[in-house]
Amino acid sequence: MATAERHVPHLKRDFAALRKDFPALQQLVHGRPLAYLDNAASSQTPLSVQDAVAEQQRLNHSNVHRGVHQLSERSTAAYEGAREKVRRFINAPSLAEVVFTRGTTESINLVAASFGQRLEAGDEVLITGLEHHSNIVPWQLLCERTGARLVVAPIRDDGSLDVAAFGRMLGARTKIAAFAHVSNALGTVNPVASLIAKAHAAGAVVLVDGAQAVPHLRVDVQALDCDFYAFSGHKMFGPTGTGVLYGKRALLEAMPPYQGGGDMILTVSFERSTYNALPYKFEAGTPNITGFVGLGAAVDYLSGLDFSALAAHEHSMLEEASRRVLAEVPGARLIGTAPAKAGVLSFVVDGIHAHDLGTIVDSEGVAIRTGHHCAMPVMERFGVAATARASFAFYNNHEDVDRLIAGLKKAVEIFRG
Ligand code: 7TS
Repeated sequence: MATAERHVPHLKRDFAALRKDFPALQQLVHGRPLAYLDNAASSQTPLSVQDAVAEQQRLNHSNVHRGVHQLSERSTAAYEGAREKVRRFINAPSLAEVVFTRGTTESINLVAASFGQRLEAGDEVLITGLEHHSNIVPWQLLCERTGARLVVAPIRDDGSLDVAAFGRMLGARTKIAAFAHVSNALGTVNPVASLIAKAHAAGAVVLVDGAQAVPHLRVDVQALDCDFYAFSGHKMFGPTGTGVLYGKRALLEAMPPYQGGGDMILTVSFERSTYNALPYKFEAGTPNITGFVGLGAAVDYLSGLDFSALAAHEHSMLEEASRRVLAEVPGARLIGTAPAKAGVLSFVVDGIHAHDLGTIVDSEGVAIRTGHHCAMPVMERFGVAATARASFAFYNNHEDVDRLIAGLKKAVEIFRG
């Protein structure tokens, strides 16, 4: 569960000072200081992550779980050390329940491909109208394979989930309920604890897509009681190509392997193979060792932050940006105004394509994302082809908001004269 923490003195809350830890934020882009507001797509990495990655490459590189030699032992210790850091970060009960993947996308595909094998024609997978494509398409593929049916709980005009409809759509046929903790296209924070409880009451297994939650909220998988929780390293200040699937041990134990290959086996003969213990059963082949060493450093960094201060800081930027886009940018309309939001401001401006807005603010050194944000059904729900999206991290500041607003005003001037 995302918990509001009390102020703990040793946790860092001076976000202006922390900005200096991020080399990418110190540069000029098109001759202007960079205002990086595309954190929902991918966040920047602090120097400590870059150093951990460099040191692993420079001195320690070797394969894991294999050699008895020094470098392999060092790599294994760093890789498995990262797993323990992640376990603590999400409060998973055991290391066996922390599977390393390529990212949220692979984590969800793993569950759909492996757990999904127990689905049959007539079963249902319940998702919501605010999902990223990676929490839609793997379930569609599963439904095509099995004859199960994909059921979609609708969202309201403000971009919040229709929780009552979600409840009504759960039933004896629902085998899996899968939904985002935080929407990437709208910023909506779902009431995940209550959705999980409802889905469990109906007998469904629950996967939470936490890709957009972990950089903003403290996540405790035991308090949430989710069955699976998926997230990506590169959205939480770590390297690309790293991701996590938390799964409850009993479920993971009962699931068949996802991919076959080295490291995931105990014994192999041409007649049959037996599989390794958790979590290795789901980690076939040489993993992204360097990436996970970096992810461990990212978790160290995040674990040192005061998340209640972080949430307040991000909320104040989001609130200011939302208010000023409406007040100062003629023809602007917000897409996604749910009461509970984290990190994301999506909007359209009458008569100006989102891509043009993105290009003009980029020329001012302001990085935002434009397009459908891999959430085409969300765009369809709101009757737009694309939105412009500014997404915040703790290292952003109110000057970034000023720069965004100034860039948008310039775009309006250019287009409207
Ligand atoms: N789920 C959510 C909620 C996401 O926001 C994303 C990526 C994914 C899953 C997939 O994560 P991946 O790391 O496996 O690619 N979202 C975005 C975005 O909003 N802009 O670029 C990527």
